[in-house]
Amino acid sequence: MTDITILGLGDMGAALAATLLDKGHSVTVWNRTAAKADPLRGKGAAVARRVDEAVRASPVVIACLLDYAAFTDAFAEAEYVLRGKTLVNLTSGVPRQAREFAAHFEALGVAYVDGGILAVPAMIGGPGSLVLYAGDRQAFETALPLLEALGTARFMGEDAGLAALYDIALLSGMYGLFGGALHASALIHNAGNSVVSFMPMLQEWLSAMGGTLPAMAESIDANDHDQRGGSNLAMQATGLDTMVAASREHGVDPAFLLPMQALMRRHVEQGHGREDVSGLVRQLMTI
Ligand code: FVH
Repeated sequence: MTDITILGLGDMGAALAATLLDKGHSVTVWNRTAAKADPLRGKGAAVARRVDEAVRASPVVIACLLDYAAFTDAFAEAEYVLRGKTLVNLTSGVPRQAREFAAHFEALGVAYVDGGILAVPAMIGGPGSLVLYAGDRQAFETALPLLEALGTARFMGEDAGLAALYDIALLSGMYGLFGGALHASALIHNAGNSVVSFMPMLQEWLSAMGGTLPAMAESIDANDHDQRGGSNLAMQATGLDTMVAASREHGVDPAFLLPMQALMRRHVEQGHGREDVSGLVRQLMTI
C-alpha cells in the first residue's frame, strides 16, 4: 500500500506526484499513456498498469485528468474499486458536474472531494500554490496532511460545486487581467515603445485600481450602484469609445475592449449613466 494514488500524469498530475514524492510520501501513479510514468518511477513512485490496480494501492486517490469526459473514460470499469476510499477530483469542470459526481460517488460509498487548482505545475508545493476543495469535509480533513504538500489547501464548503465555482470566478478575473495587459502591451509595442519599460507602470496602476474592488463588492452585494467615486458610467462609455478609436488608429484590434464598450453603451441607454461601474454587473446576470 502507498499513501496516495495519482491518476493522470499530464503536466499537472506529474507535478502533483513529483511534489508528494519529494515531500516524503509514498505514491502510486497511473496514466493512460504509460511512458509518462517513467520519470516518476525513477523518483520512487509505484507504477500501476491499470486504474483499478492504482486505486487499490492507496486510501486516497487524486484524479487529475483533462476533463470530466476523460475521468469517465478512465473509470469506465473501475469505479466499484473506489468504495471506502477518498476520491479527490482535481480535474477541471463546471460546478454542476462536481455536484453530480459527488452524488454519484456518495451512492457508491466513496468519500468525494472536488478541487480546483490555482497554480501552474511549476508552482505546486510552493508558497504561491492554492488548491480549493469542497464536498466531504471529514474526508478532506483526514487527507489534509497529504493535500497540504501540494500548497495551501482551502475548504470552501460541503456543496461539492463550490471549489469549481470559486476556481472559475478567480480564473475569470485572471483572464480579464491578462486580456487588459495584452491589449495595453499591443498598443505600446505597435507604437514602437518598450513593453518591458511599460509593465511596471501597468502593475502600479492595476494595484491602485485593485484597491477599489472591495467597494465594488459592497455595491454588488447591496445592489446599490449609486455613483460615489466621481466616475459616472456615461463618462466612462465615452472614454471607452475613445480607447477603441485609438486602438484602431494604432493597428490594435480592440477585440478585448468591445464587449465592455457594448455593455456600457447598453447600460447607459437603459438610463443608468449616472451609476458606478459596479452597475454593469446587472447586464451580466441573466438569471
Ligand atoms: N496545467 C495547468 O496549468 C492547469 C492549472 C489549473 C488546473 N488545470 C487542470 O488540471 C487538469 C489536468 O491538466 P494537465 O495540465 O495535466 O493537462 P495535460 O497535460 O493535457 O494532461 C491531460 C491528462 O489527461 C489524460 N487524459 C486525457 N484524456 C483521457 C482519456 N480519455 N482517458 C484517460 N486519460 C485521459 C492524459 O492522458 P495521456 O494523454 O497522457 O494518455 C493526461 O494524463 C485539467 O483538468 C486542467 O484544466 C491544469
